[in-house]
Order: sequence, then structure tokens, then C-alpha cells
Amino acid sequence: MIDSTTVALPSTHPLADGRTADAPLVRALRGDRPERLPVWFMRQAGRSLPEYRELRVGTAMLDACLDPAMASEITLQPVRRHGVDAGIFFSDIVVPIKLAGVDVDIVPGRGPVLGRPIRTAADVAALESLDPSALTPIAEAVARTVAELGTTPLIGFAGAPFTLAAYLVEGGPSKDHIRARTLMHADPETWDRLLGWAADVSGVFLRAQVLAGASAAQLFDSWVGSLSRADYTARVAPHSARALAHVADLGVPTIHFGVGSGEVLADMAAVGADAVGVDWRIPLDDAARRVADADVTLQGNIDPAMLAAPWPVLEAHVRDVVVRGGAARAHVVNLGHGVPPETDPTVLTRVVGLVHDLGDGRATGDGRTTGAGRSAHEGLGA
Ligand code: 1CP
Repeated sequence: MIDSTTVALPSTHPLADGRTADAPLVRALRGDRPERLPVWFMRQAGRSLPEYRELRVGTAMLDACLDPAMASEITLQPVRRHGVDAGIFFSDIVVPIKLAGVDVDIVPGRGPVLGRPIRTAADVAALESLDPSALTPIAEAVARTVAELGTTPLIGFAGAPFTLAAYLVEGGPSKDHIRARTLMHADPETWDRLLGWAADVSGVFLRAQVLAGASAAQLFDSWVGSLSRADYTARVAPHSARALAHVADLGVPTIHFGVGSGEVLADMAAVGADAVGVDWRIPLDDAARRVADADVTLQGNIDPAMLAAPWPVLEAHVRDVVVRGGAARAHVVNLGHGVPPETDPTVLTRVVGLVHDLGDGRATGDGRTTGAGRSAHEGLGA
């Protein structure tokens, strides 16, 4: 449940004490067009960085997530290296599930795998709620990280109930989440209880990150693309709203992201976050039309496949994304999904420099953009 005793952010929070209140990311999420377009990358922390791989040697993924010093250092690595406009907290969507007592591990090269899938009414009834006190290592890692980040905001995150349910019911990564979607229809009551539980676990996880210092919060519904629109609106969206409701009273800007979400983009926007993340399949000007009924910022949508293309091809693509993003009320530049592990990190740094050189991203008549933005590498807290 939402803790009604905390009605506002602590006065030492970076948004409350002013450190991040005017950061380009925060301004853009709130609907403003800062002089410089904010840019960060999903999965910027981790696999593509040699310094990450070195630090992780000998430490299992979930142990790294629960080690405050290590989680904080991994979060900071891409901010130092690329000069991105935000850190994304190094953790995983299954961390709060594990802390709620579910037998889950992250298997290298595969992803989250459960000791025993959750498939029946009895399985769901046996799930325990997440005690916020179990999140002490998370809060400590966030606090350490924001102490280093200065004026650069940290984004906290959690998995949306459907994406979590896809792992819980299937027992691991799957292609079309068939068993989960069968349960949705075969036993709607159990489905509802499972997604309600997942919404609260993710909500408590998000809230802990925000209270400890995150200046924005992203809900990842990565696998939403396997749902029909009718199933999304009737059986999933209310639970996503419930997850976000856990941080609503704190006033931090929120982002709602899914892959393959074209069919449900307007419905995702209606869930109530300040921004919607768009994958690479829909041009941002088209996405802006689809979400026109909701007053939202767009985040995205550089095609991750382009990161390995020759620079002139990638540069033209980034410029096109920025020009099309001009159709939205505001734009946070990102990828359409995560950084592929084999990405050359110097390419990411170059993309940050390019985006920052494009100023506020508003197109001029010739399809290029104006502005004398700062370049990357201004360092933490600049
Ligand atoms: O050993 C390793 O390096 C494990 C790889 C890894 C990492 C670095 C996993 C396993 N998770 C993470 C970190 C992580 N996961 C972050 C923080 C880093 C960052 O974004 O910069 C975040 C935000 C996540 C969230 C996450 N985990 C999502 C949603 C985002 C997305 O990419 O769609 C999902 C779907 C997961 C599940 C997961 N965890 C790990 C893997 C390989 C997967 C996907 C498995 C599958 O294909 O189903």
C-alpha cells in the first residue's frame, strides 16, 4: 500500500533542494523544451562497458545489484564516460521479486529464471508482499549514487506488472509469453491478483528509489507488444497505473516504456506517466499523433541496430529522430530499446556529443536543427 505518512520528498532530495530541478531531463519530462536536448540510453549501465565487465568478474548479477558500492559504481560509469544527461540505477526488474522471497536468479546469457514458475491460484496466494525494510541495500546504493551525481538526475525504475508476470508465469525468458496470456483468460481472478501483487512489489521498489534520491522513475513494460489492445486496456493497464500510483504523491516525473507498443501507445500514454518511451518501429512524429490526447513527452527512439552502422548512417538517423521528435511537446533522446552488449562504447559518446550539438532539437526549415549545445564530457555535476 502507499505510505500516506510521507507526503512529500525529503528536503535533502535532489529535486527538493534544487540540484536536479532544472536539469534538462527533468524539464523535458515535465513538458518544457530546454536549450539542450537531454539524452541517455536504456541499458547504458552494464554489458557494453569494459569497466563494467571488469568490475563484475566473480560477482553474480543479483549479488552485484545488492552490493551498494558496486551498484553505485556501475550506475556512475556510463555517466562519467559518455556525459549522458541521466544515470539509470543499476539493478534489475526482478530484484524486488527476489527481495519479496521468490526463488529467482539471473542466469548469464539468458536472464531471469525462476526456481518454480507461478501458475496457479495457490501459487499466487502464497506470494508474500515486499517489506520496504528489505530495500535497505537499494536505498543505500541510490543515496551513494546521487551524492556523486550532483546536478545529473538519477532515474529509478521498475518492471511493469505484465512484464514481471511474463517471467513469473513462464519461469524465464520466453518469446510470446503464451502461458502468461493463457492464464489471463483461463483464470482472470488469479491473473488480477498476480498483477496486483506485481504492481505493489514494483511500486514499493520505485518508491524506495525515489525517496532515496532518484529524480525520475521509469516503468518498463518491455513485453507489452505481445498483447492485443483489448487485453492491454482491460487486464493490464489498470495494474500499471497501480504501480505508478505508489510514487504519485512524491511529484517525481515518470516515464512509461514498452517494446512493440505501437498498437497500445495511446493506451500506455493514458496510464498517466509524464513521458512515453517509443521503440524504433514508429517515427516520433507519428507517435506524437498517436498520443495527442495525452499531454506527454516522448522518449526515444534511435534504432539500436544503427549503433553498429557507419557513422554517417547513424548520424543521419539521429538527426532524423531529433527532427521528428520536434513534433512532441518535449523530447528525451534515447534508444528504441537497450544498448546491444557488443556496442562500441565510443559510438555512444559520439551520439551524446551530436545530440548536445543540436540545441533544443526544434527543426529549422532545411531539416537540420539549430543550436550551439554543449559537448559531452563535462563531467559529473557540471
Ligand atoms: O551479467 C549481466 O551483465 C547480466 C545482464 C543484465 C544487466 C546488466 C541483466 C539480466 N539485467 C541487467 C541490468 C538492468 N536490467 C538494468 C540496469 C542497467 C541499465 O538499464 O542501464 C535495467 C533497467 C534492467 C531492466 C530489465 N531487466 C528489463 C527491462 C528493460 C529492457 O531492457 O527491456 C528486462 C526485460 C529485464 C530482464 C532481464 N534481465 C537480464 C536480462 C538479460 C533480461 C532480459 C531477458 C529476456 O530476454 O527476457
